[in-house]
Amino acid sequence: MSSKILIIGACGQIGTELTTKLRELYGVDNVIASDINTRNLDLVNSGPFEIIDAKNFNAIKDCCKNYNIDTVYLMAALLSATGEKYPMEAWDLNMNSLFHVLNLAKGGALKKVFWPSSIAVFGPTTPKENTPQHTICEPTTVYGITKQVGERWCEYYHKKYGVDVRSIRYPGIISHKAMPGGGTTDYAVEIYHKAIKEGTYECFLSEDTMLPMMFMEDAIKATTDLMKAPAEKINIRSAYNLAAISFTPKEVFESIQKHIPDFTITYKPDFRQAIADSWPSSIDDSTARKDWGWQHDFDLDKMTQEMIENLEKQVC
Ligand code: AKB
Repeated sequence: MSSKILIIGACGQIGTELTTKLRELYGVDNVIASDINTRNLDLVNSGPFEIIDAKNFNAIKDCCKNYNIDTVYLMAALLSATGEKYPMEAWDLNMNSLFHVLNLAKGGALKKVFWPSSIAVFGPTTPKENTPQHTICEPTTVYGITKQVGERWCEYYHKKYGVDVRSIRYPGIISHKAMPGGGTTDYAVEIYHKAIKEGTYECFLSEDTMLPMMFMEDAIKATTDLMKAPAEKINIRSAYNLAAISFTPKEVFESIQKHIPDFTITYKPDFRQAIADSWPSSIDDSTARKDWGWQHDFDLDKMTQEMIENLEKQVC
């Protein structure tokens, strides 16, 4: 019998493309998309869709029961920049949604759970370069705290109750479909949109801020590969380090300039600079590569080519 999947937070940046990929892999009717509202009409109209507030345990439970769901991808979250503005809301959403899903799985209602962690679990005391899988994690953002605590709970539910929960520490994700919202790495998406539409961009991080990043296609491949991997290959039940490329605003600007020579940039760091400065500049993901064969396909210039080609089509 094929798996029945629920995606919570399906209209977000990653959720949108994850839904499309999972529907390709498992069939449209086997993948139920849900979000708190219908902000992404293409997604809402492309297959089964339910309105679900991720903070509402009964709404998740009823949906799982009605559709015979066995696998949940919990993508709803408040990200780093928004989390600093609304700390209690970030704690409430990021933690309670996770408990709802873990508790459903603990009770036997679900076979498998995916929950995204982030490079935000790291902090200023973490080794900045080639950050190891197991290292000091003293996050200084609310978002980072929720992800770090969430990781501990995932491992706890796995060890104590046998819940098959899997997770990745996503870096900044760059994509041309749904926009990201409320993150510190969002500049790396905005810069492409502004380059195409306005020919100029004011960056909220300084030119030499190096952060770990990844093209969406790689992020989706990592997510589906991790979920497909046999359980005995998954040795990390907190969250896997995952890496692809690291670059600075200046480097992505220069990569775009190869296609749009007149493109200009200015730098005006705001409160997000302090968040970025607390995060690693590169990640050691050798454990993910060894355990379940992770490898990335996109480097900076290949990603820039894809971004520009696709965004130009959207503008025409
Ligand atoms: C953010 O910038 O908050 C996110 C993340 C790195 O988890 N993109």
